This record gives sequence, structure tokens and C-alpha cells, in this order.
Amino acid sequence: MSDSAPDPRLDTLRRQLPGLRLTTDPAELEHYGRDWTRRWVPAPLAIALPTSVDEVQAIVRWANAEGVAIVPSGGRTGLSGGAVAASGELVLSLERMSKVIGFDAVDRTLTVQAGIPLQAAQDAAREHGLQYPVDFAARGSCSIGGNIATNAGGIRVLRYGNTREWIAGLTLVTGSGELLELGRSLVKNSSGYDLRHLAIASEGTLGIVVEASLKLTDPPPPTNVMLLALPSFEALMQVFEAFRSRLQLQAFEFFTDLALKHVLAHGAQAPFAEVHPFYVVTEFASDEASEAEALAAFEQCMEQGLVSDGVISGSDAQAAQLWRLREGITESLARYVPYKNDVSVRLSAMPAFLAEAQSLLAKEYPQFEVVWFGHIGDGNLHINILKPDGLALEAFVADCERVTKLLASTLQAHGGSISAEHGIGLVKKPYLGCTRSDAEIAAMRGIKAVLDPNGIMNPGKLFD
Ligand code: 2HG
Ligand code: ZN
Repeated sequence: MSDSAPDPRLDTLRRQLPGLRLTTDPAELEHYGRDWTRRWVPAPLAIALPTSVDEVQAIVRWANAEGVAIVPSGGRTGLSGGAVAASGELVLSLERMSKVIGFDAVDRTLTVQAGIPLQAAQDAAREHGLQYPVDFAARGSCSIGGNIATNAGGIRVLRYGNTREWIAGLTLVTGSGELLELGRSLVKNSSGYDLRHLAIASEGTLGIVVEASLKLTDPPPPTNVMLLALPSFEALMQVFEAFRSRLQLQAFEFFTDLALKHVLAHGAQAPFAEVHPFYVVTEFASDEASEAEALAAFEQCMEQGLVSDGVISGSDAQAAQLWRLREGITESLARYVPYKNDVSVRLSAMPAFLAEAQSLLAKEYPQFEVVWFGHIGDGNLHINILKPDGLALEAFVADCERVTKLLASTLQAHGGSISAEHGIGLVKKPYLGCTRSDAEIAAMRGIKAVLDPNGIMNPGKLFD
């Protein structure tokens, strides 16, 4: 659209909001039209970068009048295509709405504009002697609004839960342009449907989260990080149980030798002289009692042959080095345009699911590198299939989708989810029915019809 005739709909918007930054610059269309899934060619109509809630409301009203679809946009670090604009949508970026609005020491809340990066919110909490505990590798680039839209999880869900647990209140501009203040930071509020929780994980399909009040908590204790080497997949859940029963764990993450190989090729330091098939990164308080329990758990696992080696961080720098082995995986794989799976099952179902999924993927993907890692302590696995250099993206994705269908029915049989924390977006849409019943999906459609009657909010994402 940028190099063709000016769009009269955009002229109307410009007239209505003369102060709005609205761009059709080709480089910006490309930049704002995609997320970290590199599968779709960005083709937005334009990019709007409002600076106030009033502007957001006015844009939504204009979009309803003109029949223009809106893609809400945060840091676009998503991995499910939820923030992709490939069909002439207006991208509404919250990038210029990224301030801290207020802090309340009594309520222990930090109120922010939704475009604030996660790390900036974490830093602001720390400045007040408190913690916003949701955390993951994309912290510097992702935004709180995006975290809310996907109910982001990350590396400390085991200890603190998902984003949902930390949203005291939020302000939503609905698809019809209404402003809803949801939750109001009340600890107790039993006054009907909690619409705040409908907005969380709605992937921008109901409206645009413009502000949020984040719950804060006590800062974490000083911690130790331990890296364990394991001989087998089957050992993982037993090692988890051995550590969890003795310690309050802050994190329990795993990855395979293949994941480690890629992170090392990307510049990280090898943790052990030998190569082991599986690794776990776990974190716990560094007080004497916890350290003693961790060593006891380690020795017990060694005796039982569940663990073959281990190292504990002696300093913050070493802890960061160990974390890098886990947190650097996504970046180290990016050049292979991986097909990503983000699946979950109940912990009790994990051993049986793991065995089945492993043999399924070994059988169906003999020709591809399959990299397993993730938040095993939450029952959440990331399985990345790497595209061989010579293979066309389309053929690769088609093959992966064939296998994902099989994986989705395995998940269904074990009562699991096709998206644990990345969202459904465009990528997982064909498999939604394996995780949610027809009646549930019909209820979701009904809710969308009320809050977004003209269907302008992120159409085509989550469901059609
Ligand atoms: C992580 O846990 C992220 O590192 C990304 O959720 C997972 O790249 C992935 O598949
Ligand atoms: Zn993850």
C-alpha cells in the first residue's frame, strides 16, 4: 500500500488524529508487521503509534467505522504468529506507551502503560525494594501488554506462577472502543465475572490492553544455580521429585545435548568435560540449610544413577554462565528457522507422555534435528524442529504440520495443551480443538462477539 496511491481511510484517520504518528514507510511496515515467527510476509496497511488511551480509543472507533482490522503490537517477540500483520491490517504499536504510571507501597502494585518492556517493569519494582517475578529470556524486548496477551510463563513459573497471577488490574480498550477498568487491584472482589482474566491470554482478539497494575512481592533470596547432567529422559521427573521434596525450587529447567551443542556453537562455555544426553538447570536459596539439602538430593540421585555429574555456581557470574546455557537456546537456534512446539501436560502425565512423544517424533522426524528443552518442572516442553539449510520453508512447515497433528492427538490423549505459554496465534490455530472442546470454543466466539462485535481485533488469530 505504501508505494501505491494514498489510502483514503488513512487520510480520515490523519484528519481525526493530527498528532498521531502514523507511518506507511516500507521498512517500518516490515519491522512492525512481523513477530519472531519468520513464516509470514508482513503486509500491514500502516503502523499507528499512539501515545495516549484517548488516541487508542479513537483509532479503534475509526477502525470500526472504516472496517479496518487491528493487530495490537508489543515487543513482537511472540513465537505463534499472534502479532503478525500479513493482510492489510493496521498495526497498533504500544511502543510509545511505555511509562511507569505509579507505585503504591501499601497495595504493592506498580501501574504501567502496556508498552513497557518486561525488564523495565522488573527494574522499577527493584527500585522500590520489591520484585515483579515473571521472567524469561526475551525480557529486554517483550512488553507487559504482550505478556498479558499470551499469559506469558517463563523460567520461574514453578515458584511464582504465570503472568495471570501477577495482574492486579488492567485497562482494556475493547473492540468497540469502550474503556473497561478490570480488577481495580482489589485483593477480594466477588462481584461477578472477572473480565480481567478474559483479557489475559486473549491474544489481542477482544481488545487492547493499554495499562496494567502489576502485583509486586518480596525480592527473591540470594540463590545458587546448579547444573546437573542426566543419563536418560526417564530420570528427569525422578530428579525433579528428589529436589522438589527437599527444597523450595525457584526453577527447574532441562535441555538436551543437542541444545547444548547449539548454545556452545553460539559462544557459551562448556560446563563439563564430557557430553551427557540431558541437562537440568535448577535454582534455590543459597542459605546453608538449602545448600545442604541440595547436596543431599544430588548425592541421592548420583547413588541411584539418575544423575551423572553436577556443578553448583560459586558466584553470580558463574550462575549467569549456567543460566546462559538454558536461556541462550532460542537465539542459538534462530538461524535454522525452527518449527516450534510449546506443549504441556500435568506433571503426573509427563512420564507416559514423554515416552510416547519421544518415540513418535523419532519415527516421524528421522531427517530433522529435534531439539528438546523447556520448563519440565511445570510440565512444559519446547520441542524445536530445525530446518535443514537446503529445504524450502513451505515444504518443511508442511511436514512439521503433519507431525504436529499426530503430536496434538497424543497430547489430547494425555489431557495436555498444544500451547503452554506462547499462545495459539496463527501457528497453533489448526490444533486448538485438541486442547479445547467445541463448546469451549463456541463460548470463546460468543465472548468475542460481545467485546468485538465487528470482528476487527486481531482477526484470524486464535480461531477463524
Ligand atoms: C523459552 O522457554 C521460550 O526459552 C522460547 O519460551 C522457547 O524457543 C522456544 O521454543
Ligand atoms: Zn518457554
